Order: sequence, then C-alpha cells, then structure tokens
Amino acid sequence: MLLDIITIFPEYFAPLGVSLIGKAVQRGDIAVGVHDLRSWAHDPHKTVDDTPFGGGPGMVMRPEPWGEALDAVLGAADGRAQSPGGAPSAGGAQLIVPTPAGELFSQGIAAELAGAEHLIFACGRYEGIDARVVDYARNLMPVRELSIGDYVLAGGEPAVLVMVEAICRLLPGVLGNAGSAPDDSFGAGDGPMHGLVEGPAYTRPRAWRGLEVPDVLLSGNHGAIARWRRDAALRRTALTRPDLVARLPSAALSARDRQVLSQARFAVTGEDVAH
Ligand code: 6GU
Repeated sequence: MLLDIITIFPEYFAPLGVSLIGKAVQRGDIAVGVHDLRSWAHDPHKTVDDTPFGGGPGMVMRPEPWGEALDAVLGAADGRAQSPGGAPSAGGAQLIVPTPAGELFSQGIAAELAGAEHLIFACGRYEGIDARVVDYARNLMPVRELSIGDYVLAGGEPAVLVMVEAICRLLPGVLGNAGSAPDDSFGAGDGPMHGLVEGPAYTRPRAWRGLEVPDVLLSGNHGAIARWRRDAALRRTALTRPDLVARLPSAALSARDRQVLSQARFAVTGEDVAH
C-alpha cells in the first residue's frame, strides 16, 4: 500500500517510523511519502492560506498549492506504475480529507480503506481548505471527507495518524498476531465480538496484590472461556456503549446473551434491544 500525506507539518508524522507501522515500512509492505505543502507555494513567504471570502474569523487554505500538490503526488504514483505520461490520473488512488465536518471514521471504513492501493491524505489547518480543491479532486479519484469524532482538533494531522494506524494494522502481516484483528472491539467481520467492545484481559501472576484472575480463564475449558469472554464483552458494552447494544441485530443474540444483557439492565425485546 502506498500512503501519501500532504501537510504543512511534515515533522508531525515522525511516529510513522515507530512500532508496527514503522516495521511494515521497513519491510516494504507500506510505502509512506510525507510532503510539505509549502513546497508548492511559490511566493517568497510560501503562503498557503488567505482570508475567507464573505468574511469571518480564521484563514482558509488557498487552492493553488493543493492543486499542484495533488497533481504531483498523482503524477509520481503514475510514474511508478509506469503508465503513459500526460495529465495526472489516479490509478488506484483515493483522497482522504480529515475534517470535523466529515463522515464518522469507523472500523468498517478502516477495513474498506485497507483494500486500497494508494491513499492520499490532505491535512487541512486553519478553517479548512478552499472547497474547490475537493470538487477538483473528485474528477480525478474517489474522495472521502472523514472525522475521527465529535470534537475539534487544530488540524487534520493527528486524525491522519489515527486513521493510518487503524487502516495499516489491518494489512496482512502488519499485526504481530494475525489472529488479533477479528477479536478486536467492533470486530471487523463476523468474529465473536462483532459489534461489542472487548472485555478485560489478564496475564501472570495469577494473584497480584490480593486480586485474582477469574478461575475460568485458568480452566483450560475453551468453550467456557469463550462464553465468559462474550458475557464480559456484553456487560462492558451495556455499561459503556449502550448505543452499540441498541444496534445489535436480534439474530446475533442467543438466549444466554439476552439473559446477560437483561441482568446488565437492558430490556431485550423481540426485534431489537432497547435501553
Ligand atoms: Cl479529521 N480534523 C479536525 N481538525 N478536527 C477533528 C477531526 C478531524 N475529527 C474530529 N475532529
């Protein structure tokens, strides 16, 4: 997978050299290009922003550097794919624009994006990027405007770090333990934890400061352990994320699941689960 990140703060992406993603880059499973938007600003001050038409506070990022940046990043990818020259086209590229006004990023979107060949991230600062940049880019490639949650960051950079990590850990070979992803909270796919957050985990020692590991986890009874884990996930989800419980399809709930949820104070109806 090829990742290109366009930003006025290239230093922000140093963490991509660390941990699982850093190792995947070293192995060549992921190629990351971090590009300084200012290299496509041509005035002496390398200006990338201006005041908003119509007035109002803050600054808007000018379209010209963004247009050149996108053309250059697409052109370079075209070159690598050894396709004929000419106007930049977007082979397998998709543009991701982080913005608090975007669609909410989720495990499902991470899984979709993990199938892409080439992702380009356009990090906006100030009050955003001139809206024509996204209009222009939509003629070249699929574009997704994505938010990582209902709060406002000063810029898209930390959101891109979050999205890149969520996407890249789903690539084959990136996660140390290949079995981990299907059991994650929000489990991609139809694993046992699909739609739930994960319950607690324990390791040695068996007793620590007077606190014991639940006996069932030491029993060697895999069926009982799986059931205990599902019960714990249901209870924790009921407590911390009632919105997720409300979205569980009733067909996904066994009689035992319903019993656990109702003990966790969820009324379980025929069709779906109501608080
Ligand atoms: Cl993607 N960008 C900014 N600036 N703020 C955010 C966000 C993105 N997602 C949540 N808040």
